[in-house]
Amino acid sequence: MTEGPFAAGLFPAEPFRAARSRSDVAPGAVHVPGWLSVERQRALVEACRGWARGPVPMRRTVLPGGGVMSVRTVCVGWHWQPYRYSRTADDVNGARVAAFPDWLRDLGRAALREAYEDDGGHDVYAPDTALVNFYDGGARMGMHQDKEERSGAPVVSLSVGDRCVFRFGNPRTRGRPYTDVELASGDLFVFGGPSRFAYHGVPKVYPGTADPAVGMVSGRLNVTLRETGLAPGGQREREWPNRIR
Ligand code: MD3
Ligand code: FE
Repeated sequence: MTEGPFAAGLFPAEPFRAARSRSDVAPGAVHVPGWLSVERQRALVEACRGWARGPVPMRRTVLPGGGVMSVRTVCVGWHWQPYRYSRTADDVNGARVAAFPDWLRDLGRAALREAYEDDGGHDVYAPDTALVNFYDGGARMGMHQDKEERSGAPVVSLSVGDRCVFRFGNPRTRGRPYTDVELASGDLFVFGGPSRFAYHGVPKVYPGTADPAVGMVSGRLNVTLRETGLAPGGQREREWPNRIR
């Protein structure tokens, strides 16, 4: 029988982890822990499994210098390769990438409403590409900026599976100052306004920390939604309205 100060409910199961609540990490950068329900996480994992099979299989991106990323990636809507977007995956198998589904755009709009506590004005958000990254226990992502998009619209990031350390830096240099944030399964992170072009990376993943209920055997999935700013034919499409972050 558990009694005294250790009675069930008086203390969280992991007493040394600070309570995870919504935080503004920097102007325009909002972390919303546990935003996705377990059911939605499972559905996202299933969708990612489908995209990972094809038409363009999930693979490790090869960098121009010959290096290979440790993260495995598959793209939806537009294909990203260093350092441009195209409709076909010319560095993989030449196939056209999977279409960007309406439900994913709606999820991105709901994410902006949540993060920016908005009344619906963010329904102009029109993400047209998703990058799906899979991290096994040894995968990392070095500090980088995402600059291929010709739109200042926010990036929406959804995490499922193992926890990780996400390093959020500044728009000027790869190094300090930066803030380390733990991202866990179901977390939402939105990067808009002055945070959109900040350096960021994933220096560590903690293997075996996922809730088995989300349907992943191991590892971490991250899905980012973006506006490329490219029209269907590849021309610049439109500016992100300045009134919105
Ligand atoms: C801040 N992915 O795909 S998500 C990436 O966890 C990428 O897989 C990481 O960096 C991951 O490019 C980090 C958070 C994230 C994604 C895109 C951003 C933060 C961002 C773009 C601009 C600013
Ligand atoms: Fe990035």
